Amino acid sequence: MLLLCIVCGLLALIGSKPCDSLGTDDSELLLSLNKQLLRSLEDQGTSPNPSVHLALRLSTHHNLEKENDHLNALKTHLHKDIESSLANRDPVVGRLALYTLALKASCFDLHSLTFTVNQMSEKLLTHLKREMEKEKEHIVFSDRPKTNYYQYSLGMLALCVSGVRDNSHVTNKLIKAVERGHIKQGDSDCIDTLAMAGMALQCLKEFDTEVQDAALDKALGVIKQKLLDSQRADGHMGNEFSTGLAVQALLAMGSQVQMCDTSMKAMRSDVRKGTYGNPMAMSQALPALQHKSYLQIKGKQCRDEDGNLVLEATTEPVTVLLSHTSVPLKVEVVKYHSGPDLYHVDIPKGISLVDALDLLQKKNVGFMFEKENSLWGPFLSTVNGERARQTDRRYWRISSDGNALSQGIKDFKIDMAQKITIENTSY
Ligand code: B12
Repeated sequence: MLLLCIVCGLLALIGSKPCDSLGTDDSELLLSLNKQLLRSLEDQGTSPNPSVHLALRLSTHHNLEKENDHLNALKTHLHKDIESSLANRDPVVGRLALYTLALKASCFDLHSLTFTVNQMSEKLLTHLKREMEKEKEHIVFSDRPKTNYYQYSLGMLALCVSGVRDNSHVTNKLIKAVERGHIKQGDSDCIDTLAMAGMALQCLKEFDTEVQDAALDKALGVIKQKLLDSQRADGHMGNEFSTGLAVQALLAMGSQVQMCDTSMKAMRSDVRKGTYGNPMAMSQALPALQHKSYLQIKGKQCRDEDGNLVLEATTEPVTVLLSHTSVPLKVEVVKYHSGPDLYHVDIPKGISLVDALDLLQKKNVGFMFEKENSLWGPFLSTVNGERARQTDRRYWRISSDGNALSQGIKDFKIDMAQKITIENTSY
């Protein structure tokens, strides 16, 4: 009997292919995703992106020249951008945190960087710490941060991997939010945010191993369970775009890679299908696919890096031919205090929602919209003259035939007749 058990055990071990033993095809696939991410730096239309930088720096393969150029672009453009947000008192903690993580991932001396606001020069980490204090005060008075718990967690993570200890009140606010189930998007748990909170809290746990903190351990346990429970039958945790962060968090919390095997498979299939076309999506998935997490930035040495990531010369730019097939599209706008307005427009099959909205606007039928740039691309901010303001906790929620979109207006392509609803919603 014992022998039988041992044989069965061995067979099971051989049979269950651990996901860190990537086959050649998988390695090629990840290399192609890595190259796509590197190529996204060449897109002249976009600003330097700290999340992309982070993923490139965490990767196993590098193009040190391009990464260095990108670091310099971040230090000029993003730096100025954050400086003016600080001067205008705009919410900035998420971008400040991502910038810190990107610099740290390049082993840049964080103490040498300052922001000058109202003629006062202060170190980057001093600003980040102060912004976190302000966020914490906002939680005290309004029960939520000025930005959101995703950015709050990013801020905690950035300070932690930079070796700065948070004020314990800042940490406790996140622990309490997890405990009370406040990490939500609408009525459901927000997996992206839980994952980011998990990485931030795990970093703190490893900061001082002498100190035992039962509340911290409990919060980590809750997060881990929620991430595991969020797994769908197809392997994704949450949706396609939160799975990368969820896997990163589970790995950071010490889960064996095998535990994430089905999620890894789902993500590899997404890479094959081209789901991660947006550089932000690639940047959150690639570290997970390479079995890494943002926590690894902490110990990053930047020595002996493999610089074999070479981009092949590009062929002629692909000219996208517009389809002759036309698709009827209905667009419904639901403003804050008024009933729905319905519009109709015929569009070429396969164009993006933003291009479709542009066509509708040009028909001069009363539909108008404005967008704002973000790291994920254009964010729909104003429709028919009404602005859904994040300061009022409102946004234009977009759905197709009643189902919330999982992509933004630039990435969502329209292949068939449908009704797009754009509704001013609170969150
Ligand atoms: C919080 C959040 C929101 C909040 C942001 C406001 C706030 N202050 O909290 C609200 C509720 C408004 C929101 C809305 C939407 N979101 Co959202 N959001 C997030 C989340 C959890 C964190 C974003 C963040 O703070 N990043 C950190 C800062 C530093 O980066 P940032 O770029 O400066 O952040 C701003 C933008 O990202 C913008 N934003 C937020 N969501 C989206 C989505 C898109 C497509 C764009 C272009 C911009 C954008 O708001 C952020 C705060 O100002 C991410 C999760 C993730 N994995 O990134 C999802 C995420 C980015 N959102 C997503 C989606 C799909 C949407 C919606 C399209 C949902 C819908 N059906 O309407 C809408 C956007 C519609 C529009 N008007 O254009 C997806 C995007 C996936 C993709 N492939 O494009 C993500 C990845 C979640 C997911 N796993 O599905 N979101």
